Amino acid sequence: MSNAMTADARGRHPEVFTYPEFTSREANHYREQGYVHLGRTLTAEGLQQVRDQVMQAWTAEKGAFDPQGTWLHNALLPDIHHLSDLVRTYYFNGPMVAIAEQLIGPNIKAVTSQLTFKMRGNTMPFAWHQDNVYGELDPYNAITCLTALDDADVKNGCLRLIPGSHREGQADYRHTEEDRRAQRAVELAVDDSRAIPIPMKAGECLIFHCHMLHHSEGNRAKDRDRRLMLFRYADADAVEVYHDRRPRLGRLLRGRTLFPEVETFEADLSG
Ligand SMILES: O=C(O)CCC(=O)C(=O)O
Repeated sequence: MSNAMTADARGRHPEVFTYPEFTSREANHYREQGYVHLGRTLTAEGLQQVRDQVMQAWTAEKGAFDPQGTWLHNALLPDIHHLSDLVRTYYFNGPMVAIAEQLIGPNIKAVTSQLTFKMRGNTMPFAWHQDNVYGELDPYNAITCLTALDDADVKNGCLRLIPGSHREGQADYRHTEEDRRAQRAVELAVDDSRAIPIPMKAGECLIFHCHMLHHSEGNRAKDRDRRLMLFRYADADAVEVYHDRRPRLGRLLRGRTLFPEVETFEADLSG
């Protein structure tokens, strides 16, 4: 799985990706509400290929769902772009990169890729959190992009979020180095009555701000999986506040960076 895909003259891959409009209407919604449901970003063919490739990786790593397994074992597989060439192209060169430029600025790096799965039988919820509490990045304008690989609704544990909560800023919560090492889940106390579910169709993408309060319930649909793929994009000079403000390593996708270690990070990976 190492071949780079060939792009068309506009640098696009229309056979596998769909390029949603992102106008001032969507940008304003993002600014006010902290999220935008982009609609479809994978074609039917793209969705099929992504599912096939990530399931090979997931099954090789995790095997079948294990009710005795830890939350981490059952839910997360990091760096999925190392394990699938199509995911790598989607992450480095897919439709969300131009949107990241609009929302963040001209200098962009790709800072996280992971699968976040709740297979049928996995009734463990994800607690309320902000993605910037797990790993505080400065500047505070990183975005998360969730691509649904299954139809997701309330029954199988779709995302729930609090519109506008990104305007409340970084949550006052200490996720210590030890918590990080032990990979403990962040659990923020929030007013759940302000939350709304965000149902998604497979192949659609949702973008939200790094301060968006969000969580999801367990998968209570006995016959359906709820598979998501998560990417984060940040300013190319974003630093890890919790790590002596060292630069977050991530592949430089657009523009330039002050940090040589970012300039070279994953530069040899085709995408
Ligand atoms: O998979 C989910 O339901 C939640 C994922 C999530 O919130 C995250 O990984 O930040």
